[in-house]
Amino acid sequence: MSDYVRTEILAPVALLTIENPPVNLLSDEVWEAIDRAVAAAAADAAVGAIVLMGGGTTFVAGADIRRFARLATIDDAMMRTGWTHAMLRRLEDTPKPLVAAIHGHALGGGLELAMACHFRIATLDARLGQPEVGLGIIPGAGGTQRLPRLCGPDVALRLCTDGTPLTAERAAHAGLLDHIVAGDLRSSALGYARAKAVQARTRKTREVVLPPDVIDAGLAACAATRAGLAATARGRRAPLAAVDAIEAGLLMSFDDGSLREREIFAACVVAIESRALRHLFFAERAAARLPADVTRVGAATVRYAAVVGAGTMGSGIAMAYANAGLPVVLKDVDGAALDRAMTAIARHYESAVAKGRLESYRRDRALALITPTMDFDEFPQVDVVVEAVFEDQALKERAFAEIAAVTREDCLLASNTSTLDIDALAEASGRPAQVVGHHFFSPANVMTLLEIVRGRRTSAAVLSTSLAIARQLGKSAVIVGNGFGFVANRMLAYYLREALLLLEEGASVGQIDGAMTAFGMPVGPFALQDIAGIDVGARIRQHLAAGGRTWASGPQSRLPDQLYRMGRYGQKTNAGWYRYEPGSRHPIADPLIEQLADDAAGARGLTRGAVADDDIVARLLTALANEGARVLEERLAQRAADIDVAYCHGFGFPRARGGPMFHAHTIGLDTVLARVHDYRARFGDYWQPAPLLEQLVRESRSFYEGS
Ligand code: 3H9
Repeated sequence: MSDYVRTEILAPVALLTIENPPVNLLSDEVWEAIDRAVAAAAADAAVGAIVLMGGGTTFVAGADIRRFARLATIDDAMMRTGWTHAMLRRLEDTPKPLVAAIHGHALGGGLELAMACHFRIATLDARLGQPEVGLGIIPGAGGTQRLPRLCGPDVALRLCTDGTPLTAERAAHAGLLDHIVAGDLRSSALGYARAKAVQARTRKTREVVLPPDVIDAGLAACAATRAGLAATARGRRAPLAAVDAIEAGLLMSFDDGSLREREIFAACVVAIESRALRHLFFAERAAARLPADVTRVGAATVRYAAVVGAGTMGSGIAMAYANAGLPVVLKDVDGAALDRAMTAIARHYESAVAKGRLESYRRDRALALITPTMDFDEFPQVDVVVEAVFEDQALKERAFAEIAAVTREDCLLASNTSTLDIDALAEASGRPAQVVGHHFFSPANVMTLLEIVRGRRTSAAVLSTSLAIARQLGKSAVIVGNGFGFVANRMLAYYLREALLLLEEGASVGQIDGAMTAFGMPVGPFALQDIAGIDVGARIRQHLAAGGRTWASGPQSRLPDQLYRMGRYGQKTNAGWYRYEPGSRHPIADPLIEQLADDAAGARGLTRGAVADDDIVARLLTALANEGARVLEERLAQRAADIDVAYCHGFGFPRARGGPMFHAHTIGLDTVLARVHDYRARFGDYWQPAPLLEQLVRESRSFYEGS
């Protein structure tokens, strides 16, 4: 008996239960406890077989990645994995049959532990996988060596490079499981182990010898996977590292392959990619919790939703609800707009089915869940309303008053506004405690960020329910303050300002976009505007100008408004910063833009010249980090990590770089500050260091202390 493993002798079976709630992570202490408990059971004359299972809701979710912060050097990581490999070898050498009985999850080190056991059984709802790639590492406890031996190189490659776990059925089919349990796992495992005790036969995965033809096919699969990843990895190293380790296992003995796995794991775990992805793992979970100053209160159950406004955003939000299996009414005053929305929604699902991304039954189910309507008849029944009408304060205030009049007192009233004042909408509803911002990102059914805008009077229950809705919809939630542009768009404005100024200084639209996609962004700043709509930005600027304000401080390029006046709205008009052939989204460089940029530069007294790609990336990222620091000062974001989550999920900032604030942290805040000073000297006083950035550098502190 130890703190982490509970032993029950139910002769002839020893039942060992791992107890490290909530997900039975493998810290050093837990590995050691398993090692000791198995050895003790093996030495017990009354025991003929041993069962290893997880206590609570899961088998083992993997290594405790908090501990990876201690692996500062490659040597540390080599030592650590050497210890784990030796321990798993000891388990595998146990002279009595050792059965892993799996329910919930067997992930990462959890699956590696199970593969070192002699037999594996699982409940039907169990999930088995090697998700390490999502943390920037490869399996480091023999996974890349034992998996191919158990289920062949193809499945091993898929599990280790993609990270998505297998269902129990698929795992059994792949050879990873020996048996699927229909009823109670504990009693089934005891029965299974009793039979194994009678047979007294063990089986070591590491001794499986793959036939030469399987090895040859495996090597070809490694090459093919590598080629495929070249197009999709977006600069991430871990998926390719996993291929290297599996390939080594096919070419070498188990021991040599294992050593290679450890070397590759060690190189990955100390690299920025893994630090960044581990940072996001915890950042996403922290962002999804209620703020410290909010009373803990349970979330209301949301079963039925309504969306008001059937434009692009409204339709996308309705799809997000339907995709999560929730019925939703889509309301608009304009019947033709509703028809157009439903046609576009149907076309979207149709194309997903045609591309093999969606099963047709899911399309049918989603479509059946969206009900178009021009009246409020269903509104007394709904639990949440998301208002997505045209971005106009007076119109939205009227909508809120109307919605409040036809919904239940406890109905959550959300606005999808991206720029307007949530508090004003809250007052207009007459039920301010029920009002909150649910700022989706376009396309709302695809982008995984939900900014939850906390108004002055938003209740704790509404925030709690909003977080639950985000979970239901599969979105990453970030609670933000009610300031113009909230967090993600506020920072985007500064990023776009610099992109426009770089264009006027001499970089081309294609060069700027290319530099940012090479950095890892899914699209560059100009392609992004063409997708979002140049008209959208122009209308926001008009609205701000009416109040004597600008979106981002500093020089304002005249170019976007010029394009707007020319009717070049982006992809929707086949022309924006790029040209598009009708029906195509492929951007084509347009010489007209260069001409306009020359004229704009001339008007500002600039001569356009060459700009280096590195300077483009540094300028745009410095703008983001500096503005991010202001967002923190103004408490629009609670933590720097929330900004990282918002940017990765809202604009596809490369996860392997951890988000704009984490990136600034990794290159050094002193470097970022020095850049701001340099830009100020070169480009003008509009470059002002955020006071928080100056303070942190002065005090040698980081964005992440105390978060
Ligand atoms: C690995 O195994 C490497 C090996 O090859 C060995 C090399 C030597 N570490 O997600 P939840 C925390 S790498 C640290 O909310 P759910 C989590 O932060 C690992 N902490 O629950 C949360 O804490 P808090 C490979 C972890 O039910 C609490 O546990 N494994 C870890 O929604 C509950 O988690 C993975 O990548 C961790 N590994 O989902 C699996 N995992 O309450 C990662 C969880 O303070 N984990 N925590 O916020 C998961 O995917 C989900 O946690 C799981 C449960 C699906 C299991």
